[in-house]
Amino acid sequence: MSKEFAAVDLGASSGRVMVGRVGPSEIKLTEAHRFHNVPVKTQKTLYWDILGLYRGVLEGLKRAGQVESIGIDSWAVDYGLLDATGELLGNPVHYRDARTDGVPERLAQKIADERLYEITGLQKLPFNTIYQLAAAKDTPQYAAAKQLLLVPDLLAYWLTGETGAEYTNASTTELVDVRTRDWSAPLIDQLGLRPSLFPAIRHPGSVIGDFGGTRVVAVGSHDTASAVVGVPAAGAHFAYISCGTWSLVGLELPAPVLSAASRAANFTNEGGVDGTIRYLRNVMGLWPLQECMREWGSPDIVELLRAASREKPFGAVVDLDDPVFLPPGDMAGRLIKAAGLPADASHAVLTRCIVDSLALAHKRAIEQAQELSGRHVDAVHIVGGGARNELLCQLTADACGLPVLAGPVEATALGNLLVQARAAGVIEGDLTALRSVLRATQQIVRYEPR
Ligand code: LRH
Repeated sequence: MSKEFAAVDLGASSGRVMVGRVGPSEIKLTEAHRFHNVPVKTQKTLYWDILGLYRGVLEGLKRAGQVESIGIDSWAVDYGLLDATGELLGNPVHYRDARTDGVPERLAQKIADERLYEITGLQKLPFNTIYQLAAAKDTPQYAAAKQLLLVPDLLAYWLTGETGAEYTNASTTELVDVRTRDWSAPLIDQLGLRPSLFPAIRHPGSVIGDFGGTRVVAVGSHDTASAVVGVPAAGAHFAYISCGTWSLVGLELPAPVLSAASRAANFTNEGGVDGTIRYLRNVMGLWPLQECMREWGSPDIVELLRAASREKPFGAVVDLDDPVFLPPGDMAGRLIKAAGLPADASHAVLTRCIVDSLALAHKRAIEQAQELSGRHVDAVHIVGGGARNELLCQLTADACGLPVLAGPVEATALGNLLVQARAAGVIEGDLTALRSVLRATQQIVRYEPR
């Protein structure tokens, strides 16, 4: 028997509400609503338009019609603060905002990076919630805050009135203990944060509450956690690249890797669905290309990639791990400088430079992940929007010397839906069983390494 579920999936550039009819050997996905996610910059601060997003969610749920349940996922690390009456205190700040500039270095004086990694297993990214809170701690807003809710939990709160912290997303804050899977009291104490800010942890599959007679269910509310559920892998020996604005490149492991070498390589141990560990690195992903395209007046991506594929391979490459590429604005200029390209380098040359550099970064991360974990892989799955990028898929296969299996594009929404369908008793089993439904129903394109 199959049933319909709604997946709310918010990405850095757009949000969508997808309806999935899911059964033991069926998934039919339709898009109920898609809306832009456009951050807003004021004098000082880059914000998410959280009310605009919530409006999109409400409209999408209306268009979705009657469903069995609703699940919400979004990008990680960002949060809203509620006051004592449950009202939102100010707009959530975008993780690409400059407020955390210099904060990781300052905090390292107080708590050694080694200790942070030992407790949380998390890669050091300047925008991790821990650094955002360190930057926000002395503001009047923080002083008035009674509760911290990560973005999907905030939206779920507005739908249901219930608060909580979904585990996979909480694991990205750098405030959760990777072993106990709960907020780290010693860390929160050492940072001088109020423990009462952090709501109880809830796990994917649990019921959050009710929205107009429909259950809202916790899923892997970190989009990458849902995307990894949505990887159509058969065994355990696979690497995945969840490729969109970011490329999240890594492995699914039963236990964290907390070695000094792993910390030095900045690999993260994020919490996955069913107690798995998402052992991965953040690679800059398609963000530099998205930013260039914005500057270039949104040219046709298919044409652009076709032109790029005719450019000289590896004519110019940059280190996409360089934080210089993190903030928005003048991306082409930054690429030209880093690659030593002429100021009038064509769009095709710049696109080729990004795609070549990304394929190399994929290779480096996949090799390191295997070395550091001791887990060998024999295929690479690319899911998310990047799975449509034939040039990138082929170059990644070539660089890694491994077959690339591309698709599904909507892995995140699918992972979200599968967890809901299991919670509703429509399908059963572990992640391998959930993924077999994907293999039976989704189109996957294979690229052999050349
Ligand atoms: C991808 C993502 C990624 C995080 C970043 C903030 O959307 O969730 O996993 O590191 O956004």
